[in-house]
Amino acid sequence: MSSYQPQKSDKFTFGLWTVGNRGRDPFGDSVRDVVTPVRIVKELSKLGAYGVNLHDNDLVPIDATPAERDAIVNEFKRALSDYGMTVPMATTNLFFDPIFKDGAFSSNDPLVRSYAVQKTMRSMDLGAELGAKVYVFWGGREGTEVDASKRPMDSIKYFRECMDFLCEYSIDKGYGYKFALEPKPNEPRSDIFLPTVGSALAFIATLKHSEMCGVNPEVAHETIAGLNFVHAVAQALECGKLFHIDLNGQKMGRYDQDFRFAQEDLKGAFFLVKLLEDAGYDGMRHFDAHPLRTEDDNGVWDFATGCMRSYLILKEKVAVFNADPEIQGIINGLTNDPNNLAPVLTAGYSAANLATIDLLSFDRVEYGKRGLSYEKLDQLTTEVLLGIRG
Ligand code: GLT
Ligand code: MN
Ligand code: MN
Repeated sequence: MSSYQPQKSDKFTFGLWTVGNRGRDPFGDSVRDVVTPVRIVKELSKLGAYGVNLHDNDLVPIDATPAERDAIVNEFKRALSDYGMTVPMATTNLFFDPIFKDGAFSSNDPLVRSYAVQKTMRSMDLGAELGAKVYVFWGGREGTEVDASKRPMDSIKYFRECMDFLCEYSIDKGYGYKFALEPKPNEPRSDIFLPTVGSALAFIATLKHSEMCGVNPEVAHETIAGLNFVHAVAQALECGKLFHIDLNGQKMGRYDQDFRFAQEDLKGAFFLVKLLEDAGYDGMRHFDAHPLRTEDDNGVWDFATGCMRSYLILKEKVAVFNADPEIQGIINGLTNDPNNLAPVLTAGYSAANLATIDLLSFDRVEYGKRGLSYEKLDQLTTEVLLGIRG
């Protein structure tokens, strides 16, 4: 049995805003002191994380002078190098300042949209300086409470114009960014544009530089929408668009809880780790979650440790599942193909394949009576997770 000690090769990352979260919520004030970015780098490095991600203003205050900005960034860079940490992803805070109260890229106001693009360019400069290769776009304020306020087709067009502009900026500067759009159905807006992974993928296909744009799905966000997160991630992977991922825990039908990874829905977390590992996903395993408001500073690092340990334990369970002869026997039986029909469907339409499908004949009623053993399969999965198999 492994010690579940995270290694750099596990590529575990945390946002500065995650372990740095002070526990403020709409009903109560902060419960923890500020944890400085430099201390976050140091503590996460000790725990075995690979890197940290940031919004521009997690590091540099929005009104910092250029000299203040440079001093902060230089100190942070020193910490990264002292503790062997990286910044694989960067993003822009386009939601906190009142200027963005009615949206950033989708705002009705061209001045607000232009400022959002300018702020993003400065933040892309910062990310590039720190070595980031993935740039995330979470449009938290891109939406409505009052549908009379926006023509939604125009809002989407405005969003596209900004994305196209920023793609060109990245290309122009030679930053080599991959852009990852992060969907969310609601919160903080009543309704957010591009609410799900599916809508983000459809939007990406309409961008001028769609090849450099993909998604950053978050467990909590698809779960809030009542969707199957594993299926959403699978669709993104299958079309080569999983550029980043936000791992956390969430109960369905609640506010955005951003719980520790695997705190809720252990089976869902297991199939997510299985999907990523089996598919050979080589991107970051980013935890976008918050320590509970009940925690003091020790609890913050318990939280970070827990996210990584749960991932590694589930990864071990995936190996058990994949090596279990009874489980694999059931799964392999599901794709039995004595008539060799799968290659026909894969090869597609031709005269010969048309004839094969046209002439297909079998006892449909009898075949429809077969049991699929899913009761047993799911119980065996549960037993793997409960630790009594393998
Ligand atoms: C914010 C949000 C997250 C996004 C972050 C990136 S910030 O905390 O809740 O889901 O990933 O902007
Ligand atoms: Mn997120
Ligand atoms: Mn969230």
